[in-house]
Amino acid sequence: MESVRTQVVIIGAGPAGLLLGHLLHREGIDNIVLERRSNEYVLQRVRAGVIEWGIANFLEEAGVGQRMRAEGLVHHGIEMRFDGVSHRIALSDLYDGRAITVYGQQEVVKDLINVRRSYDAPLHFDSEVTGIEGLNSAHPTVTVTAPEGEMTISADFVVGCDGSHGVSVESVPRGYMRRFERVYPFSWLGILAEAPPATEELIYTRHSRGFALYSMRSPTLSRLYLGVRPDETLDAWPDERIWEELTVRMATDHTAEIGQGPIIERGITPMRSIVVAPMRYGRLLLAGDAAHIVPPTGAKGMNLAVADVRLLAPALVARIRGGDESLLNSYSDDSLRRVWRAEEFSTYMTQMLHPHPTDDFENGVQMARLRQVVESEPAARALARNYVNLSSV
Ligand code: FAS
Ligand code: PHB
Repeated sequence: MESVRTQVVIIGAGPAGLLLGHLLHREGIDNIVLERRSNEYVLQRVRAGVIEWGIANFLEEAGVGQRMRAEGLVHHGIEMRFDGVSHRIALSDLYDGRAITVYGQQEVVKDLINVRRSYDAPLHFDSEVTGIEGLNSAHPTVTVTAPEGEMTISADFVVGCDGSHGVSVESVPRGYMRRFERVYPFSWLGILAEAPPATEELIYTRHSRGFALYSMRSPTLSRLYLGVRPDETLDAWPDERIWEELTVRMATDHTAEIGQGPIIERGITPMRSIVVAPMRYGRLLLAGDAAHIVPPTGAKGMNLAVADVRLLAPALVARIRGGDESLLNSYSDDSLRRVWRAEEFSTYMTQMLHPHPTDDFENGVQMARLRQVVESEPAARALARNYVNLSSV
């Protein structure tokens, strides 16, 4: 078995792992990124779409935002649609001119992979971490099953950027980390279609038949979602049914028809909230979905992952380069304050926009919240600040 030594081992080549690897490399900290999936799989995985104002600025400062600035769609508002009427939330007017950028997560991942390739730092695909030992020692080790065989890597620190249910959390003694979870009574059926979006801005819809979201990736690519029952499967949703349901739920008295076209990607994602605390055990740190999951209604998942890494990278540099552990010691508490804020906002958006299947009192309360957002400027301003920049305040 091959043995390798580095300063930081990063498990997972999603936005968190790849960005952390890049930030550490820029500071001269040796690191290895390990990804169990193939390069092709990681690049085609369609997920998040909205980048917050502060996060977009950070990606640009980190030197990985050029294509995002060139190709990303800058949006100054979103629409909230219910009772057949559309209400625009003028995000930028409500929040000092700040805007969101619509740019697919797989494009962010592509930019991060390309920059890592440009300086030839270690990035191993098809390489699954199967074990982590010695997290309370000075040099923990990870065991990797890679195409070239088994490998052990010894490091100063291990960072779990391995998403939910990853090996990193499983390596911590049972009972040390708490897992807070909420499961919502619906899932999202998401499609990517080769169809020009029939809207300039995102449309969030609450309809008696369920939730719908109209998003996009480019002037020719639409990204659309339907709230469905949690036990739904894709084979119950042929293309015709998807388009018909989207049309019904998005309809207003003057709606432009939904732009239809070939569906090139589809999937069903469960709606849940998870927080794992603390986000550290000895020489193991957690970042991104490994530590928290939010329902995507608030468009916070990827933004939170980047915000964790923005805090973790300088903490690791200070500790490895100068022995200063203070930032590492405060990393979990500082991150969890932001994570719980994102959980609150994502839950607020999810409950407000998804009719509850059985609880009509809950539905009455949620409709009142929705009407308040479109009738009260302070309520709209609060939503704008959380939607546009929660992860950076
Ligand atoms: P990721 O899950 O992106 O990356 C973790 C990586 O670790 C994966 O590539 C995995 O293969 C790898 N890994 C796991 N175990 C490993 C092991 N043992 N060894 C090596 N590698 C390992 N967010 C939104 O804002 N909007 C959305 O619409 C949205 N849709 C989503 C749909 C789905 C199906 C999922 C799962 C998430 C979605 N999210 C969405 C959230 C998503 O964008 C995450 O927040 C984001 O991917 C977080 O990035 P990472 O923390 O890097 O985790
Ligand atoms: C997306 O474009 O994929 C998207 C946008 C907003 C959300 C979730 C997903 O809240």
